[in-house]
Amino acid sequence: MSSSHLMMSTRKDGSDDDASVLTKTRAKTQRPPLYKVLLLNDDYTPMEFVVHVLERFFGLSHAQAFEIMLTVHKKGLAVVGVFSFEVAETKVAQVMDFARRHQHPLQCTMEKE
Ligand code: TYC
Repeated sequence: MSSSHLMMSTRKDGSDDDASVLTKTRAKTQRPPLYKVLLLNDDYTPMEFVVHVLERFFGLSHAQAFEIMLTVHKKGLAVVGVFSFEVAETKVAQVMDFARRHQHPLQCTMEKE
């Protein structure tokens, strides 16, 4: 048995003759996409109903809820929260169902951030 069989390298000092530059591959960390939940203004849904929706389904304080309701009323819409797809979808469905049951035309939608 001679030569380089069963040896890691072919030189006494441990080096070998591969002159290539090693390229490190590192997988980029994947973050799940986030979705904005938007509340839209209309002329008929009572302000207090919107405030209640924001407290009930988005865990906002009365003051925070009133502030966002006023932003929607004045600007036409506002982002009420940013969530994973599943959570955003659930919040939209809860708001739309609650508004429908109370016969208010309140609209809630989601869009990818
Ligand atoms: N514009 C409604 C009103 O004057 C109040 C309102 C606010 C409705 C926010 C919807 O998402 C809304 N009664």
